[in-house]
Order: sequence, then structure tokens, then C-alpha cells
Amino acid sequence: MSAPLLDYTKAIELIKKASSVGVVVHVRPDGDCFGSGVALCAALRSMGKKADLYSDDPVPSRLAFLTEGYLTQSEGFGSQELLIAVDCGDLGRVGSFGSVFTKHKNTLQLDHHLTNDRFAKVNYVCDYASNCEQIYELLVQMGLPLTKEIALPLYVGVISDTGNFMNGNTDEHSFSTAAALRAVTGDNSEVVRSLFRENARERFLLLGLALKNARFYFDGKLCIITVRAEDFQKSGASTDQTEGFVDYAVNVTGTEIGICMMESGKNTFRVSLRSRQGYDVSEVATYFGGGGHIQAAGCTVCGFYEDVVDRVVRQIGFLF
Ligand SMILES: [Mn+2]
Repeated sequence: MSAPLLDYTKAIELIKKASSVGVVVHVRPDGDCFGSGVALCAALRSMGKKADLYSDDPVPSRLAFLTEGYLTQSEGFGSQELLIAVDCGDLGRVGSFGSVFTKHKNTLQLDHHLTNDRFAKVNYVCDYASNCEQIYELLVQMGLPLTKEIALPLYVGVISDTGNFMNGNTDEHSFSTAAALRAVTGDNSEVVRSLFRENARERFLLLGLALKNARFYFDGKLCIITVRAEDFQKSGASTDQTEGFVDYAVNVTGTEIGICMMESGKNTFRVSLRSRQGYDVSEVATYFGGGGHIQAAGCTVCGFYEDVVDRVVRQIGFLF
């Protein structure tokens, strides 16, 4: 079960007092931080406040439809009466805005990472699957009318962090929030499709090359796919377009562990590992100097391709 409803009195007080607010998302931004930030800005603007969104990293193109009209250039951050960080588990996640954030006298953060180090003056940390579930609760407690401009970004946040309700963190709270949001957005299946099904052509072609190189070990319990340097040239894709490839490897029938190896430089391979329940791939990532979670981890291994494969396969073998 989810945590009980938080009491947002302190946050609401801060927000009501401020006539201008700067909202900052985390580095390598995703649908949940942008959903949180955009919904918050839209809500604040509906209250007649000046609200702007800040991101240290560029917006991934598939999320640009959300941030349009909200995202500002980095200048001006800190000039507002209140700063809010959303979906940032620690100060480092705020990126280059961190030093301005810590120096400001009115700071609030709304986050859902239990490891949060409470770097703001007022901190709200919940354990919901997505941060947007908490933003939704805050806005409901503020008594704000839920418009489409607010509900759609929040919905995007819920589906981003729950993997469209497929990740293990999905719970009743995610569904009940999504249901309330869906009642406002109406049919949003096109947004869901574009986020979870659509591929840029270059990425689509790159995936084909990666899958063609699939190898199986240990009676098919391990599947390794590889993206070689020349594959980027052949497909026209960039190195940041391999996100999610490893999921194809771990989801082959009979596979317990999936690996995607990406040649990120000369004799250098970025290794992403995923496992099904019961297999701890973070052990293997840690062995090679990387880290991560039990079922999702990563590391960088240097060497000739076949040697790197041999070494990784040998370490995985200890898990079976
Ligand atoms: Mn999040």
C-alpha cells in the first residue's frame, strides 16, 4: 500500500505567498520530472503567478510537446520569490542550478525518492511510483480546478515512471491517480503511443542491427545484443538512442538476463544489464566498476569485443 496522504500545508503556504516561482527538474530529464514541473507551472500560472521551468539538460525531442511555453533559458533562475525542485533525489540532480538553489531563502522540493537528502528548506518526499502522483495530491489539496493543461503532463509522469503501468512499482495509487487524470484529459492514447511505441527512423534501423547480432548463452538464459560503432554510421542514429534496447534482450522467452553492449569508444563498451526476478545483475556491474539496482544495472568494460563478451559471460555464469 502507498503512504497516507501527505499534509501539504507548509508547501501551500509557501506557494500562496510567492508571486513568482522558478521550478527546476533533474539532469537527464524524463517524463516524470517534466510532467511534475509543467503541471506545477500551469497550476501556478492559473493562480495568476509568474512561473517558469528550468532544465540543465536539453529536452528529449519526444517530450518537447510538454515543455513548450514553460521552459525558459537558464538566465534568471533564482530571481523568483520561491524555488521548487521536482523529482530530484539529491542536490546533484538539480545540476548547475544547485548552488543558486541552496543560497535562496525560500526553497521547496517535491520528490519521490526515499533516499532523498532533503536539500531544500521545506521537503516533501513520498514513496509513490511517480512524482506526478504527489503533485496531483498537492494540487487537489490546494483546491485548484484540474484542467487539461495540468492533467496531461501529470498523466505523462505517471506512465513514464511506471513504464505505462508495467513496472513493479505500479500500485493502486498509480492507477487511481491515472483514472482521475484520464477523466480530465479524455482520450490520450495518441500521446501514450508516441511515448511507448514510436521510434525515430534512425533508432528503428539501429535496433534492427542490434537484434541481428543477438547471441544466446546458458541454454538461452542469457541474451546479449550489441551495438557496434559502425552501426551508428549505418543507421544514422546517435548514442543516446539505444535507451530501452536491453529490454528486448531480457524479454526473450526463456531469458533470465539481458545485456545490451554499446561500443562507446575504441575498445570501450557500455554494458547495460537487466534481469528478471531472482537474479542480481548489480553484482556483475559492481564487479566491473559500475553499479545500479538488482534488476537494472550498468558498467563500462574496456577491451577487444570478443574478450569483453567472454569476461561478461563468465561473470554472469556465476549467477546461474
Ligand atoms: Mn520520477
